[in-house]
Amino acid sequence: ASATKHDYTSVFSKDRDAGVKFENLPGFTRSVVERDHALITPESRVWSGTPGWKKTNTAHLITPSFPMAAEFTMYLVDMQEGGVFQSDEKGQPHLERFIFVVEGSIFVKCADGPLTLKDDDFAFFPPGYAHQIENLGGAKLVVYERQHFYASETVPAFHHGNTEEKPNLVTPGEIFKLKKCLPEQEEYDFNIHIMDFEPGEFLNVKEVHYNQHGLLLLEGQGIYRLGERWYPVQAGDAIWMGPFVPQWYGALGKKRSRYILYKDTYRPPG
Ligand code: UGY
Ligand code: MN
Repeated sequence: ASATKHDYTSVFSKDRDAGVKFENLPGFTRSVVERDHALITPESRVWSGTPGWKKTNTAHLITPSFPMAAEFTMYLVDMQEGGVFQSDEKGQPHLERFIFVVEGSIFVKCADGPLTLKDDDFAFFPPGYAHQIENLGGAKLVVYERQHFYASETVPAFHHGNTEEKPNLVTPGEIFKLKKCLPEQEEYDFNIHIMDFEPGEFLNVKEVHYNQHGLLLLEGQGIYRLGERWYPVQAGDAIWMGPFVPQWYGALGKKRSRYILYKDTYRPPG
């Protein structure tokens, strides 16, 4: 079967017709913040600036200041004309960063570069690794950051790639398609999954696990179960899942569901 060309245009769309329009109701939002999970929907995004990002609007959707301290940060980046980012290895020597291009393109300067990244491309910058990102035009990104856990003596290496180039992995008992963006090696203390569900497909395991998740729905719609609550979700919605929150997804609608998902790995679960 040939791969379906991705369509991420709903994620940053300002077109209210792109999805269900309840967000036009005064005072209404589908966003919910609970002790062990959160749903952050596009109508409640608040854009501001972030140190290091020039001529760039950012919207932090998940941060360690969450009720049950998330161990990572997930934010959206909307680069303006002339937008540029400069990493700060001295100020944040243990910070590791993963970027995924949703729309537009960027120019990355680093020891393994330079590189041009466009929609569906991603890059991982290990702790202490200098990098600069320039907007080449309409760059819209999702960014994950965390303090590296140093589970092994080896420091993870710079890594980059494209979703379409990553193979679908075997997922025993499951129907969804799974790609992992980062190498499955001990020094990488988190991974970023790309998960695809055709309408009607769902998670078989009603998962409960210690790992945390930061999810951005890139395409499609469905029902996300988090704890005792069942949320209708659509492209552009973001979810934080804390440790041990029961989680389940059922894809509905007419189009494929695709989400990008942070998951911590290779660490003692205690
Ligand atoms: O790998 C995972 O934990 C993933 N299947 N979880 C999820 O999609 N909520
Ligand atoms: Mn999970």
